[in-house]
Amino acid sequence: MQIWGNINNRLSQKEISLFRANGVIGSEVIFYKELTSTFDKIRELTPKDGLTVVCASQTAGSGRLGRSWESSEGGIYLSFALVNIPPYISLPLVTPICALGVCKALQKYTDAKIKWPNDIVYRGKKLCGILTKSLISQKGAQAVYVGIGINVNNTFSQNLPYATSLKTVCGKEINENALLFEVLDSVDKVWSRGDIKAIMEEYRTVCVNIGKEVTLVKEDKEIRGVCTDISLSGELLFDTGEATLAVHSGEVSVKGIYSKEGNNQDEITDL
Ligand code: BT5
Repeated sequence: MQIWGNINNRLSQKEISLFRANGVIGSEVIFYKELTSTFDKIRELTPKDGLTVVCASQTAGSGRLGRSWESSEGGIYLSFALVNIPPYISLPLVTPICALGVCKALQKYTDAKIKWPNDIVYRGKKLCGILTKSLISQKGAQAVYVGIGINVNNTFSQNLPYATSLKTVCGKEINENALLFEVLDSVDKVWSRGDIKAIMEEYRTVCVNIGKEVTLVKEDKEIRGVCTDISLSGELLFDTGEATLAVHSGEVSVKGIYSKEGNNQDEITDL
């Protein structure tokens, strides 16, 4: 960590080559100045555990349900591959585990929290989005790819009412290389902890949904209620007043957390 104090702020090949992974995630890190999307690039490569593609900007960054992820220079955009997923990690847990890892890294800078299942937020604004895809690579191998977009020193060209950056919340420029290393280390630590109960207990302590009124949107139907908890398998537990429902993130959208209600298209989650 100490050597990272003197490195340049902007993502660069030279700085990134200093990174040494402690475990699986980031076992090999490949840097590009610009890509269409880190998902497009990583799919061209032979998948191996922890292989990570990072870039300084994306021209076609993707969010969920075909939405776009604004990816101008100053942010961190990465995807890593998971090939040998331990049997105790079911696929719906991959995103929450990674979200906890990213959240813990961002907490070194600010009071970051998780909006179930995949957003890292600061006071009702989105600092980071995570998207997990299960894909067959272009070389034919099956892998799970986790994509992480973090708003660091970047600004937004569109009107994104829920977006904020670390630079804005910290009031100063952030070293992108050091943050990248911290994120990879932190995700790896949570990933390799092996105790799902402990991981999900910690996830609950930073999850902003619990105890809040939320509206679930499934297809065209809206159901109002209170999020009572997040289950050990990563489902949102939801009390409608008549029943408690357990919902997977892929089934529903969640409204009621971001600070500017109304433009709720941006809150849909789909994994
Ligand atoms: C996500 O989607 O939050 C997942 C974003 C994942 C991005 C990473 S970057 C590296 C990797 N490569 C990729 O191509 N993607 C992944 P979703 O929950 O659907 O949120 C998307 C919505 O957030 C958009 O419809 C916008 O309204 C809003 N948005 C777009 N860019 C944003 C940004 N930079 N910061 C905050 N909000 C943004």
